[in-house]
Amino acid sequence: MKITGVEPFILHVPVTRSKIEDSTHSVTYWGAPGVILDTDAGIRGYGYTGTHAYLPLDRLITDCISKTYGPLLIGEDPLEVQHLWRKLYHFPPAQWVGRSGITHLALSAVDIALWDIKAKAAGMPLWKLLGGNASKKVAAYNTDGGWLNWTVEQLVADARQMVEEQGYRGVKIKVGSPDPGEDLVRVEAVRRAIGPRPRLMVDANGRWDLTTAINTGRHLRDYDVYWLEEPLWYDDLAGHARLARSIETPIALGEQLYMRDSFRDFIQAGAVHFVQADAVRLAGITEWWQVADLALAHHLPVAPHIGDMMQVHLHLTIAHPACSLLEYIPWLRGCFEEPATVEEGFFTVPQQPGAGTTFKPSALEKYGVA
Ligand code: 0YR
Ligand code: MG
Repeated sequence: MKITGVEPFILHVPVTRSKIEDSTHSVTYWGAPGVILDTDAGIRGYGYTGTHAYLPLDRLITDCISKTYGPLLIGEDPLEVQHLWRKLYHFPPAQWVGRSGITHLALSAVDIALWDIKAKAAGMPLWKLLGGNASKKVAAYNTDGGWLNWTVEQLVADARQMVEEQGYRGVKIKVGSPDPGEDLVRVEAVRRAIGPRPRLMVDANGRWDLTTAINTGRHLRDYDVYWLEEPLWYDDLAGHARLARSIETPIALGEQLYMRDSFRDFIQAGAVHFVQADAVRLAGITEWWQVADLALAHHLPVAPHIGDMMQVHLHLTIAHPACSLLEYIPWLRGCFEEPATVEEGFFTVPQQPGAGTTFKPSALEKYGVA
């Protein structure tokens, strides 16, 4: 098989309820810059990454895909994914300007499109190509009701509905308000609303300094918080290691880490308990799998962050032995031929061949901005 075409696209899709905020980001559209790879076999591979839909930067990602990686891909056999990943990852001019950042997000989209082709060529969903089994139960926790711009009343109503009516196995709420005392009021209100059983996670999106994280984090055990996510600046390895030794609540992080090297360092330092590798920030499925194996070797659970809005990570979670729990945010639900779906708190198992990334033509039409 040969790659015959490299066609970039950019989608901007509105988030569920007009605007969401965490301590650091304010988001009205989710961005999906990506690529369609055409082949001489007639198979089309779809891959994309996740952004905050800022067009000038999305354009840099798709430029990198088409102008830098495109010429390296045309004529190659898309089934040789590991070989092509190495070729692109180590392309010296790209390595020189960006071993993380834009070049990395671009490579993630390409790598995912390649795996999509490989699974389609094999006639299997990706989870099966990767060796998974359909009986694996993937529990879903919902993040789309925990935003920092929700009032306590909204927060409580959403959490209750998700757990009691929709059956989610947990909810995640944002912290990192200007007043940490307010954060604890919100955590307490949600725990009281959902009862002792469902998981409750909190996410500071990198906002706190070490002192705030220790002082506020100490109280989280009173509400049986399952994990504290991104308490400190993303790259502050020493800070996270100290925090992990100072509080009882486990630390989750990884959505902002671009490289397997960073995961190795955080894991070695004992600075992370839940490894939140994201295949659309790492260089695709290929590097994600390397990180998941690394976590497995350290007996740490992998709970992927879902910059892809679950489509790819559902396959990876079914297939990889370090995974059992997956985040749910429905922003791209309307875009795919086979959208990731939760029933009674567990994800249903995708059946279509591929990586779950095939967009409906109507979605490409409606949300395309490039
Ligand atoms: C805004 N999930 C996250 C929002 C999310 C962000 O980027 O999507 O809160 O990426 O932290 O765990
Ligand atoms: Mg997060």
